[in-house]
Amino acid sequence: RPRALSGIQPTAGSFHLGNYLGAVRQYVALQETHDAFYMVVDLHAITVPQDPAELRANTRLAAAQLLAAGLDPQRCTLFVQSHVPEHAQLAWVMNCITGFGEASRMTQFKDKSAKQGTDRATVGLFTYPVLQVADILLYQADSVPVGEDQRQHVELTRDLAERFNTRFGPTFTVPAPHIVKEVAKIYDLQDPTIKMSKSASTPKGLINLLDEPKATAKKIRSAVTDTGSEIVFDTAAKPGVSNLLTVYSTLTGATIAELEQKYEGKGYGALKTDLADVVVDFVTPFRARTQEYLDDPETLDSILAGGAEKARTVAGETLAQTYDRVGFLPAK
Ligand code: AQP
Repeated sequence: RPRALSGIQPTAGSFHLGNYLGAVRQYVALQETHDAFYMVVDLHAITVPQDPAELRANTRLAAAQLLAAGLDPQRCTLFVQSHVPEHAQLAWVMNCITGFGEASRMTQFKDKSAKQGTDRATVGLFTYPVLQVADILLYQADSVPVGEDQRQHVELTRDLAERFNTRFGPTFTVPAPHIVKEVAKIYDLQDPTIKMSKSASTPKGLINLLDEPKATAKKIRSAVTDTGSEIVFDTAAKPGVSNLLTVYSTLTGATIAELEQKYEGKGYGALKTDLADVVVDFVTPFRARTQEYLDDPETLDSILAGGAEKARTVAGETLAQTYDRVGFLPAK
């Protein structure tokens, strides 16, 4: 079986609809076809300041949401990044073959550091794409399910894997991004020209899966739509309506063409009212399942412990081989 690897940050508490449709849904699908490794990336989370108690709680919360979304510990390996020390260890080696200019070109760093101010942005934030490279290469992943915003980091991973393999001999699988075009970028409900994001969205534009369903329904019903009244998928002329159709189609399985037909001659209001119901029907059981996992922290922790053990076996082997290739003297 080919390998898949991905990670999600435990920073915001609730996952948002963009995280779910762009990434987590693909995690669930790939566990059927791949030897899949998924992790809660707490090492990435501390690239910006975190409250320690909140980080710990949010790490469990992220794992509970991944399980609630459909990850099955019998069919994939689910773990917490900091439980596998090889991530930080391989990241150091990768840092040492990454150009400073190359790292400086990462657009996520440029955006995030611009927002924080260069003095406040950390070196950790700067090298976080390289940690991500290590995350992927440790598992010899073939496929990396992510949203569009992560494409550049997977490209960096490919470049560094090839560079290392050329310099030291074949060591790493060169991975490919697994980006599902239709849902690669879910947009803010109030500003459909920017991606839905925990840091950039306005509260009204962001659908958090764990929010009160009534509040969520209200946000959908007050989503910004476009001029005119026709319900057609046209991302250039009608970005708001197109975003709603994408969400609707993905959550129900109806095709965009079917939805266009269903809403022919009806107004935006009808579409939004129905979509609000669709989203509520999705988040209601999702919230309940998440809560069930949270109510049983022993089971949750033992799933994560089992995952870390499996992950360490694979990661340890890759790290040992990498250290050998680089020329580190083995410890006796
Ligand atoms: N709007 C989105 N559409 C599609 N996919 C998205 N992802 C995030 N936003 C969208 C994908 O979700 C996965 C997990 O992302 P993360 O843990 O790195 O979270 P993030 O990127 O920090 O989420 P945000 O909300 O985008 O955070 P900020 O605002 O801090 O940048 C990834 O695969 C990501 O592509």
